[in-house]
Amino acid sequence: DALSRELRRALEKKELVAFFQPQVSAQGGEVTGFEALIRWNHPTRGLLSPAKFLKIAEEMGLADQIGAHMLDQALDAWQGWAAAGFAVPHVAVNYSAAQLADILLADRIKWALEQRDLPVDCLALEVVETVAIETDDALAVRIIRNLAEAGFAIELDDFGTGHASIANIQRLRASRIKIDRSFVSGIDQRQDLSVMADAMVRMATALGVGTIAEGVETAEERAKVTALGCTSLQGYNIARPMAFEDTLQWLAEHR
Ligand code: G
Ligand code: G
Ligand code: NA
Ligand code: MN
Repeated sequence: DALSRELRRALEKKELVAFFQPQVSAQGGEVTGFEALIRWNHPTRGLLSPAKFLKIAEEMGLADQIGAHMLDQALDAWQGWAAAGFAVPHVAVNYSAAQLADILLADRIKWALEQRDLPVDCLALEVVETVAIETDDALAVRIIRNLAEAGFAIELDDFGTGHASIANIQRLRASRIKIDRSFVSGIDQRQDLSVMADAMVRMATALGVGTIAEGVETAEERAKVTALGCTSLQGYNIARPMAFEDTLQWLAEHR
């Protein structure tokens, strides 16, 4: 269809841009990182979310190209923050199952950092907890382990929507889990959600794995996930995903 015809051109024209959403520590509120989220700045349709085009792009075989482009923009941003005097611990980039089929992925990411003379800990990689189940793929697991061995922090995204298992945390060498938004939305009102989130936080904490609560929208939700012991928070209550230029303003106000 029309979108797929336009996608290749969109990549060349740099219409695929990264937005950035901050994560803050639950205790002190200081910035712990930013997640890079892709958007298509379409000339006539406006800002398109990944749900509208990412699957099509991957079916067209563009997963690796888009991934490299997002990594570039994420590293540009991290360097931009540093240059502006903001010590942002890391920027997180999402990797889908399609991207986790590239056996050279760990090397490519290492080269990208080496070319810029950046430390490995400025980058975190988000993979969905279900990636290894979904694809039933020993290769994806091997690639994630390569990445962890190279020193990159692995974050398990949408945690709790799969098996929420200790096995996945260990098998995928996770440094952090991201408790899915579906457990956070309304957590201050619903005992079932808080019981499940509590179990996830306890499990992760006992393993020395960090916990990021996703989709924190209200002050009440924020208070609840903080009381449960989540280490970091992400969501509209902190800030919406924004263009790089706006992150500088946000960081200045947040200091
Ligand atoms: O930003 P938004 O909520 O619309 O993101 C929707 C989904 O798209 C999320 O699950 C997110 O992980 C995924 N996503 C966003 N940016 C990227 C990206 O650059 N690469 C990949 N593979 N997935 C992304
Ligand atoms: O799967 P992943 O966690 O990467 O998805 C992130 C998506 O969630 C992004 O599309 C982002 O725009 C969206 N998002 C971020 N914070 C919130 C929030 O507080 N509420 C809702 N509804 N969506 C959010
Ligand atoms: Na994500
Ligand atoms: Mn998620």
